[in-house]
Amino acid sequence: MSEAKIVTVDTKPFDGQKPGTSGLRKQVSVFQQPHYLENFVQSIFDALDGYTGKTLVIGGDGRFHNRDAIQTAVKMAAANGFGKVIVGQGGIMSTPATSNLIRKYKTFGGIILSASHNPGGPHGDFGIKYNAGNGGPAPERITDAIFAKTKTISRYLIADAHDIDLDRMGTTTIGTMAVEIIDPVADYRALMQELFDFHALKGLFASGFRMRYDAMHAVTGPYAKSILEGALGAADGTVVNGIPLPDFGGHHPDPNLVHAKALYDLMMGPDAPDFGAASDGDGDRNLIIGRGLFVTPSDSLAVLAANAKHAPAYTAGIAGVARSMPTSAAADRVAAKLGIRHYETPTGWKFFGNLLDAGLVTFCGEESAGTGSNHIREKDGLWAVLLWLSIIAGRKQGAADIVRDHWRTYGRNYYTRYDYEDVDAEKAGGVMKQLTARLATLPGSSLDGMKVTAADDFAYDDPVDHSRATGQGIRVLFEGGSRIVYRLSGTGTVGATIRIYIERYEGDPARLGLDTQQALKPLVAAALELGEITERTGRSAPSVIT
Ligand code: VG1
Ligand code: CO
Repeated sequence: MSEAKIVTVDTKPFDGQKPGTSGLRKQVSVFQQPHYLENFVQSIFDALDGYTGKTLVIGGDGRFHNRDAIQTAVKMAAANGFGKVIVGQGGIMSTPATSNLIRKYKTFGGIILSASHNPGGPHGDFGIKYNAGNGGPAPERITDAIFAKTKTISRYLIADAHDIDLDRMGTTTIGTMAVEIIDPVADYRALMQELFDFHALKGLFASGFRMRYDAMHAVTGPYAKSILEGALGAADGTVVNGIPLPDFGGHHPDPNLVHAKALYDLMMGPDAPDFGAASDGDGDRNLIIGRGLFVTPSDSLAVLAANAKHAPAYTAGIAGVARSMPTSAAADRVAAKLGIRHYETPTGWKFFGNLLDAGLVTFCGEESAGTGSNHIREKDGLWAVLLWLSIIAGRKQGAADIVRDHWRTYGRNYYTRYDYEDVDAEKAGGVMKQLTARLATLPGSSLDGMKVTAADDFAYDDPVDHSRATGQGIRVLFEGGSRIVYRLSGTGTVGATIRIYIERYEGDPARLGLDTQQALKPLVAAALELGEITERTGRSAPSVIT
């Protein structure tokens, strides 16, 4: 057993350690300040109770600063009395794999070191969040308690020990705490094998089905290679950018049409394989592109819910579907037809946890490329890909045809999101304030000939623990199911990001194949005008359209 003296280090609070949509995210340089990470880790522990002698999983997406941060977290866990930590080899563990480990080994909880879809590298972002014993992101009750601790912290505890060798599998110790370095992929692959019919999926690839999976030099490379090219027999080279790199190869690991443009171009071109997919920095998001057709995440959730029976785990049916408020209502239509429950929650996976734990829903999804099920308590990029493949194999139809069939059955929710990044925080706040002030007068009025039926600042009452979350985004609802939503991002690290979500329902079978931006043009114009976006931000165009 290695000796380890416990050191108590005096410290002072840092401003602004408030967890956002998914943990604390800041630029790497902020996290590199002495005591910054330590203060937050200690505040997590100080906000929790009863972990002495228990196990903690520590996951990381491999980005710059990951290894240093893991060493710190491990030594602090030892000093604070944990009995054991489980860490992925090389400090790598995807967010869904971390959630699985917490559940599978019934650990006390886990710490995830990731800024997820945010850019990485020395000039990029870093992040940290706490997941509870159900495997899910800490609910607001806990994140509020952590934040409160960050404001009064005066000391942290850390073991004075040598760095652990993150690359060598096996168990070592720091003082009385065991440190187990494990293969980050094995347990996750076993879980996928339980949920899906690997034999059928192998058959799909054996029949000549071709796919491209862009791991974006982020965490899912080893997972996708092991499962797709290994277990399922997809051709070598199916997984591209498969080696996790601290700077993601200089790219931005956000699987959308801007940052996964190479994949998009391939899928729209003449040599497109049958199916294209990508995932983000920490492996919880997914991008799905059929041959010649991008599948919006909102549509993807609806298609997966409608076709769940094609995977063994869901043959008995699904209990319900939950979607974040800005996500399109396409999934609601499926739920209505299946006669199952559907819920609308605030943005962020933490709000799905109670619904999943209570068995009220089986599938959850967000418009931001997140989909998942009750198999874990995080969204899961590769899971979504494997479910899509199961449906493709089961229906013997390509992704694009499956989606078009879906529209013919349910109608189409045209959907787009405009992001204005790095806006001056005061100006962004001004946009929201101005909208809030007009809420009462909007219902009954007309915008570009469209009648507003309701407008509010979204609040959510959790049906399980009866907690209430307020200020979750401005909704403007129109006759016929069209909708504009405005909210400020809770994951950005520079200035403020305004997100505008625009949706229009189309039931006319002759109008299902329009170009999205064309179909939404009047609504987009109304959204920009109502939000006074150009006047208030000085921006003539959004930074990203998805
Ligand atoms: C964004 C998305 C949200 C998602 C969150 C974390 O949050 O909109 O749907 O849950 O990122 O995703 P925001 O507050 O910036 O809109 V991940 O993959 O970065 O953990
Ligand atoms: Co992510």
